[in-house]
Amino acid sequence: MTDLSQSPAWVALKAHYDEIKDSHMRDLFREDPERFSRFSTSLNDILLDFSKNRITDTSFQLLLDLARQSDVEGWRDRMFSGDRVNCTESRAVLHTALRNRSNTPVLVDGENIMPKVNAVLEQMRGFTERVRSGEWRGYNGHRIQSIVNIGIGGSDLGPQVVCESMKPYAQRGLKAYFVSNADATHLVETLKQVEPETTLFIISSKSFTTQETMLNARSARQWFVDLVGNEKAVAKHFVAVSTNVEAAREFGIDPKNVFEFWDWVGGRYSLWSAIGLPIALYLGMDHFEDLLQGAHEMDQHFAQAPLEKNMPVILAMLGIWYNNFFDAQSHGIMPYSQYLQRLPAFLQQLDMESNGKTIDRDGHRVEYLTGPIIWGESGTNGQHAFFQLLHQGTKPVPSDFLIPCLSQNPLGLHHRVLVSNCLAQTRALMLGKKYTEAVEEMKAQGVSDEEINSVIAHKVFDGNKPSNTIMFKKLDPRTLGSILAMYEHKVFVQGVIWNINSFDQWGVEYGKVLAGQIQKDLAQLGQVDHHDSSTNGLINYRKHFYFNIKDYKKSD
Ligand code: G6Q
Repeated sequence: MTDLSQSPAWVALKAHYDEIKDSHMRDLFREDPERFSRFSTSLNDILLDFSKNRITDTSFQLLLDLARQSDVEGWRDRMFSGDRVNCTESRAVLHTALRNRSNTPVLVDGENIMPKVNAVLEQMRGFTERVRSGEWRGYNGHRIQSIVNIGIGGSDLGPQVVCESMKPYAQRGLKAYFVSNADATHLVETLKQVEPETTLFIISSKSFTTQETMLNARSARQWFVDLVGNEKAVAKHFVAVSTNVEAAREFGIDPKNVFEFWDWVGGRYSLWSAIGLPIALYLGMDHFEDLLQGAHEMDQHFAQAPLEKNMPVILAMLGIWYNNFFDAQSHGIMPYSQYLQRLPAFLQQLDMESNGKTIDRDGHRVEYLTGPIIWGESGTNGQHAFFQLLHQGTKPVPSDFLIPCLSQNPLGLHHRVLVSNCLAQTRALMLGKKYTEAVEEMKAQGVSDEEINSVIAHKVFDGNKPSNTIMFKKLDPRTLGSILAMYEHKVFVQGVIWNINSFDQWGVEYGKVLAGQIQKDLAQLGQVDHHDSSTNGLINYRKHFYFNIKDYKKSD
């Protein structure tokens, strides 16, 4: 592929950027009363208002031209139909098949994979119904009351964000815990909250070799066996989810209780597979299928809606606009919903692991910025912390604000206050406050001219800060499924524009082997001197306390 930044659509966008970079959204709104209707789109009861962005009709059309130039539609169709779009691992990318509720055939190497997908869903239904009804009992006849998922990265964040977000749909008396960190504290503090006879551990690992997960799994197993004094009881309390069924079996999991998925499901795209087992246990299989349904509806929207109405495409192209033309380094995710508090962490992995790449599909170093830094926090908390920088800082942070119209907890005025804060923030970010407005406001408060003169510069807000608002009726499983799938496809579209492979993660794989040598060094008595001096010094400092070695700066 030729250099993206020299391509016709890019060059046209750059020229257009130079023309409109100084225009203010305040004026764009004033000049066009229809701006909201023109720059908003919806799917079911999810509304995307993207009118508070630094775009005109021309900007929008030029961004869509870029999407067409990059053949977003062709790549999308190739992904959906099972082509090996993950080129560095030579794999198909078919998380969409996991939620293909229409059950139309999806072929991988000529084989329709839908029967396999449906068989695992059936297995999950059977198992979760037995556990939730109390038919499945622990080794000494107690019902399962706690689920502990042991996994990390993609085998943790997806099920975690869904379980946290869907608490109102959880079965009473059933608790879900997630253990991921190699720091034993995570496991130990979790185990303090559960009893072995009422706990079901799910060992979730695509590879079943990830160090942290295997470490936590072995320690959890040891804790369990030590307390119940019976190895055989493990079968009633440990199940596994993996593509590596053999390794799970070797770990001692009953083969009947190993839930399979496949290499065409990426870790961070796997919550729709058997990796969703904690979700199905916690919420019930019907709710899990509602989640799949919502995601499937977004898949269909992505596949069929014209680009100018297509939510993932619009979000992606606006992201490109700010990332590559306004030099925005980061993108904020601000859910005005306590239930969505883990959404920023989930999207951080989805986006940064997928598009944190420097080499394009053809093996060349890119000459433009790729994936942004994703961060955020639930509102209104963020307002009392970092929003200051959004309003008056020097760095542009385009952000998504997500808010339900109806609360799961309609208590007094809470939700009205929440919604008004969300809308007030995006409005203030867009409008800003002019010098004259700030002066008027202070005068009305009886502030003296002298004082006004001394602080007025600090009371002015430039505004023109872009945001998207994603407003939906209520946070239910179907809506959540659609929202998560919307972001998956947004990330995919951006990867297509940047001509990178969004589905590998060599940096993560590198991290998995890096610690090996240092782990060996830490286990040996005596000082280490074969790394760089910083790494040697830090290893030796730890040894100073661990082995009581006196002078950690002196080599042996
Ligand atoms: C996700 C990444 C990564 C992965 C974890 C856990 O896309 O590949 O986050 O999910 O490293 O891997 P396992 O599931 O193989 O344990």
